[in-house]
Amino acid sequence: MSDKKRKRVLSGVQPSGDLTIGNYIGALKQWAREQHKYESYFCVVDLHAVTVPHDPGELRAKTREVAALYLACGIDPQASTVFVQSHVPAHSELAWLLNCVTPIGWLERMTQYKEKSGKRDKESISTGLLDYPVLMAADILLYQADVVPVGDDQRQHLELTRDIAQRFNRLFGETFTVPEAMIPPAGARVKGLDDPLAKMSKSYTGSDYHAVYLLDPPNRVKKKIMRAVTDTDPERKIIFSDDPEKAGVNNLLEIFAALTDMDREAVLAHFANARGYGDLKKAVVEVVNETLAPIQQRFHELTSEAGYIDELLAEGAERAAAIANETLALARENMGFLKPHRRL
Ligand code: AQP
Repeated sequence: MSDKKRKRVLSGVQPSGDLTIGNYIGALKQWAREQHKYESYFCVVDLHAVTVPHDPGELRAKTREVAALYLACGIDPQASTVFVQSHVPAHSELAWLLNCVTPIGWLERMTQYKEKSGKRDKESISTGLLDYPVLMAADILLYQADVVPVGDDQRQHLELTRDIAQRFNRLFGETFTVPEAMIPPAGARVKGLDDPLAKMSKSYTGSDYHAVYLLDPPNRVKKKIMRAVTDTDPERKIIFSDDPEKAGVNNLLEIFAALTDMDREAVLAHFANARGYGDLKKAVVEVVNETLAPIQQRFHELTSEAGYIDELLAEGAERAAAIANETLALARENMGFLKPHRRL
C-alpha cells in the first residue's frame, strides 16, 4: 500500500441535476471544512450519472457546473485535488476487477438500487444502476482513502465498500485501505420540503417545491421554504422529533442547525419565543440565503473566466491519476494479471 503522510479523504457528487442544500449540508460543507486536515480528493462522478437515462449535452454542462460549485462552496484547488471521474480511466478498470469479487446478492440488497429501480420493468433498468456501488467502491479504494465524508443516505454503500475491500484483501493479500464514513452531526439526511419523509434529491422532478438548489435566487428560496410542509399540531411545537408527524418542522430545524453550526439546545433556545411556524420558516429563509449569496457570487466569478474550470480539472486528473494508477497496478499484480513484456 502507498505510504501516505496524511490521512486521505475522497468524495464525489454526481452531475445528475442541480445541486441542492442537501448535497451542500451532507457533503460539500463538510469537505470544505475538513479539506486541510487531510490529503483531499474530490471528484465529479460523471460515470455514476449515466446509470440512469441522461442527456449528453446536459451531462457535459452539469459536470463543469458541479466542479465550479465545489470551488464556490470553499474547496481550495491548491490544497485539494478536484477532478472528473471519467478523466481517470483507472476508475472503470478497478470497478471491473471489483465486480468479479462482489457477490450479486450484496448489490441486490442495496436500498438505493431498490428505490431507483422501484417497480420498473427489468428491461428498462441498466446493469450500471445495480453496479453503481461497485464503481463507488473503486472510486474510494483507488485513492486508499481513510475517510469518506457523505450524507447518511450513502452509509450503506460505504459499508459495502468496506466489505469489498476486506474480501479483496483476504483473497489476494493486503491491497486496499478499509475506509471509514464521516457523517455530519446535523442535516445528515435533509428531507424534501414538499415531502419531509422523503430524501431531498437533485434528480427529483415531481414538484417545483421539493428542493432548494444552490443557484436558486433569494426570492425562489423564500417561496419554497415558506411553502414547506409542516403539520397541523394545534400547539405549533418547534421541536426536534423522530415522530413522522413532526418531520417537516424537524427538517427545517435540522437545516437551520447545520447551516448555523448551532447545537440542538442552542437552536431550540433561538426559537423559544417564535410565534408559530411562520417565524421558523422566515429564520430558515434568512440563513439559507445568507449561505447561498457568497457561493453564488463566487460561482459566477469562476464561470465567467473561459476555460478556467476545464484547465483546473485537467490538472486535477493528472494528480489523481498518479495515485490511482499506482493502486490499480497493485490490484492487478495481486490478482495475478500478467504484465506486458517485450523482448529486448
Ligand atoms: N438529502 C440529503 N441530505 C444529506 N446529504 C445528502 N446527499 C445527497 N442528498 C442528501 C449527499 O450528497 C452527496 C452527493 O451524492 P450523489 O450525487 O453521489 O448522489 P445521491 O446521494 O443519490 O444524491 P442526490 O442528490 O439524491 O442525487 P440523485 O438525485 O442524482 O440520486 C453524497 O455525499 C450524499 O450523501
